[in-house]
Amino acid sequence: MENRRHKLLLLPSALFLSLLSCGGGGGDDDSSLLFFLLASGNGACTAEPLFGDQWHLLNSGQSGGTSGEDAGVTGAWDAGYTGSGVTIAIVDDGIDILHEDLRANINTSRNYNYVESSTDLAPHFLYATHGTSVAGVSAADCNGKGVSGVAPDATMVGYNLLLTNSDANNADAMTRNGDIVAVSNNSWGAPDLLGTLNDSLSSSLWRTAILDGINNQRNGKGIIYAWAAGNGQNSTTNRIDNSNYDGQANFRGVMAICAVSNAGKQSSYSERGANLWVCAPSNGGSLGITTTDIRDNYGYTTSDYTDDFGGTSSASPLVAGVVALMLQANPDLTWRDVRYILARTARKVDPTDTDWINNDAGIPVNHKYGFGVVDASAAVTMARTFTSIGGSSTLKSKASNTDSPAAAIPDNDVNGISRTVTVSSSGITDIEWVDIEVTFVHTYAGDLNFVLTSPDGTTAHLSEKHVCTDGTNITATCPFNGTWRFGAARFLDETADGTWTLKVTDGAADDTGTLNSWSVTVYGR
Ligand SMILES: [Ca+2]
Ligand SMILES: [Ca+2]
Ligand SMILES: [Ca+2]
Repeated sequence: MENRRHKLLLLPSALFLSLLSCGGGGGDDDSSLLFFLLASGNGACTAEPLFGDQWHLLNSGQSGGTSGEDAGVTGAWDAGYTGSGVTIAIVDDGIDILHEDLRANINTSRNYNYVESSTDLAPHFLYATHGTSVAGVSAADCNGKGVSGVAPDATMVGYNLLLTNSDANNADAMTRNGDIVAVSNNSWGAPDLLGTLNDSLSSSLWRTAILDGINNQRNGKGIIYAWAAGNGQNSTTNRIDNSNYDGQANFRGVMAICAVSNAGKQSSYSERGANLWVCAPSNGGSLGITTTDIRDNYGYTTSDYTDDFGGTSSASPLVAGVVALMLQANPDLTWRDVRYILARTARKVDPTDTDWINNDAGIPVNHKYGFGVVDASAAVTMARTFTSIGGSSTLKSKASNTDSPAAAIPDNDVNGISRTVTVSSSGITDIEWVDIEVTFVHTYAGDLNFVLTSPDGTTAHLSEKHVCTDGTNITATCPFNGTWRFGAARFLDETADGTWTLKVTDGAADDTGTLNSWSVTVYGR
């Protein structure tokens, strides 16, 4: 799954989410001048020269796609929302800040170059292959040239964090410019396609920074973090990764963003997960994503645009752009408000898929799609008149008792073991998130299925039997010995108090293990 991007950048590939494809040419010719429009926003952006290729913004069935399988962006533009006044941090490998379709939207005094400890990203533009395409999805300019971003009047700041990851830098990038940054896009994470529970990047420093971001930044209303869910599912039938095996994508302060194709189906690489929030259109069908590329011969193409960007790396900045539209519509929204609105306005994609359920609060949810595909038009409509559910200061949380069975998990046995814990006197009638901490030992953790059932009877598949790999081949061992925190979004608006049940089964012979202890912590109002 590795591609040439990694070699070009001379980076540890482990720090990147793989894109399933890149390259391909976009149009960038002088004819774009004919379309130059002074107007910004509203319907004018549909006149951008390459808009017709941007099916993720408006899918009319281009190249065999399914009409309507888009993010509902033009409806939000028509209502007057283009991201004006909202700043998005593009936490990536940098941005080509002189690109014709990006430069007007970049606050150059607030960029950050982690290699040189400066605000100057320009000398490193040729390394910004990935970030330049990500930035264009969120907020390419509506200027009569090239493409449009979801939020063409938003402001961006770029950080080249991925050129020099460290725990300290990873944490710093989460709250940098916290006085102006409203939305933080993160199309990166732990390595894909290994099948292991991986918290190599979700250090306590990073988690503390995310909590600072939601609790204190943006004048206390909280930064909204969009996070790529991961590209490591492998295929819809032979799974490897699940988004819940990544300690960043499953953290309660971020929204894990999955990907759907232009046919309105799960992109085969897009990881499942009980932690998924919403999906957004990306590649995986008959078309990739058309966005900005580093100028000239640098980047994925020899032009200034690409028509073949993708992965959850592209889905996440699409949602970040939608959040910018929402915050223009209602700047008072807290981070909790934004998440809630996105969940409640998401579109039920692939509606005949058998994984869809209505949870006990009547909210549709799916392990492939979270709450569905982001719908910008519906989101800004709800945002405009939304009564806040509160920020961090009013978020309640309550932990269950800890159950410590120290019990062997029956090998290759569908019955496994079922255990319960109790949450009581939480005062939480509307769940917003659930953490599940499980302490266990196993010689091949890929054998295990963990299924959590809420007091209201909704199930969440936290871990699913799968193989582990060394990046190429299936490995003989896949040990785990410690505590893993899973996250679950699926219980949104259900009641916290009552009995929570964890069923643990081992689905393959020989390797064995022990469930030592577990508990849940519920967050909500
Ligand atoms: Ca443009
Ligand atoms: Ca190029
Ligand atoms: Ca086994």
